[in-house]
Amino acid sequence: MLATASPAQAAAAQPTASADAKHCVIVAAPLEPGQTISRVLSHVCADTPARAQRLSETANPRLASTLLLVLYENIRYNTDSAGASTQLRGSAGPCDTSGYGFGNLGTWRNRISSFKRFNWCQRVAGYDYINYGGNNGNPIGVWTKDTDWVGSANDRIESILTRRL
Ligand SMILES: [Ca+2]
Repeated sequence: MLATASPAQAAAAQPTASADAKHCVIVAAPLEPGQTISRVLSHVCADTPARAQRLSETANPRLASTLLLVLYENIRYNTDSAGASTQLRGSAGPCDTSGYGFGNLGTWRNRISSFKRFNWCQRVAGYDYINYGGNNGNPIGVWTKDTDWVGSANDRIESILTRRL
């Protein structure tokens, strides 16, 4: 569901958004040792998942990326009711034990109801605020499988860390 805008949000991940651009592709750099926030290299949106992926590829023809997570606006991966979705992709291959950190989900803050994991992104930690804030720095949910309903974290996640176990 829609988030309220926060003036404090970082400018790192500005999408090329329009009203019907419900599906996005975000490509991020991997976490280096000691780093917690992956650099966002690309963030595009379109009206279908396939168009968003094509737009991402044509906008960044030399940027390889690996699918990490797909976020869904509704429960059960949007299968019960249509909704927005976003691919989180990584520029350096599958998740390793350092993984990738999405410190600010931008238009996807306070919106996620379910997600699927790919390419060794076995562990997913969701945080209430951007930059892994809120709840005394602890995630409001940690999941180790595809999750068709994030429960009490519904519409609350604003940043995500994901890695191989
Ligand atoms: Ca939140």
